[in-house]
Amino acid sequence: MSGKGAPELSVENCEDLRVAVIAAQWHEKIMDGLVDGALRALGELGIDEPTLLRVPGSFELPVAAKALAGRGYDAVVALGVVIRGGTPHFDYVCQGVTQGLTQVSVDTGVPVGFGVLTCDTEEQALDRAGLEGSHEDKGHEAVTAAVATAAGLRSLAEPWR
Ligand code: DLZ
Repeated sequence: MSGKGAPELSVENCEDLRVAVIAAQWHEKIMDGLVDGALRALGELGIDEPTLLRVPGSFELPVAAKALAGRGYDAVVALGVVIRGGTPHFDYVCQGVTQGLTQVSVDTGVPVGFGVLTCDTEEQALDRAGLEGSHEDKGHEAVTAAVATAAGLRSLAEPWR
């Protein structure tokens, strides 16, 4: 999937939103880039005290997302890196995490930002991790998307003017 065509999102009045970031721990350097990008995005949006929860691997992201979505967070952001190996394990983990996070989001009504890199090679993941020399910053993008969605949903609840 190409990163071309991504929107420039402008998000306003979101400083009071409660946001939780969940981060897997496989592929440490790439994860560091994703987490840094996510926390930087939250700082830029004026969301100063996000919750950061670490889980072992990407497969554990959905259960953690469900727990946080049930605890009053307005948005949850899931970060992980899955890199293809020589067995079908990659497909099972990617499918589990993607379907699991989608289900959590739809079932709870809490936006879940999808910051999970599913790449064929480590180089592809490094290029998307928001590190020096990376072309994309998927941790930052996932936060912006989740907060923009949460702010948009909240605006629906306000009286029509
Ligand atoms: C087992 C496994 C493998 C092979 N690869 C990755 C990976 O590239 N990225 C990742 O986040 N997690 C990986 N895991 C771990 C699983 O996500 C999970 O933590 C374990 O299967 C234990 O449930």
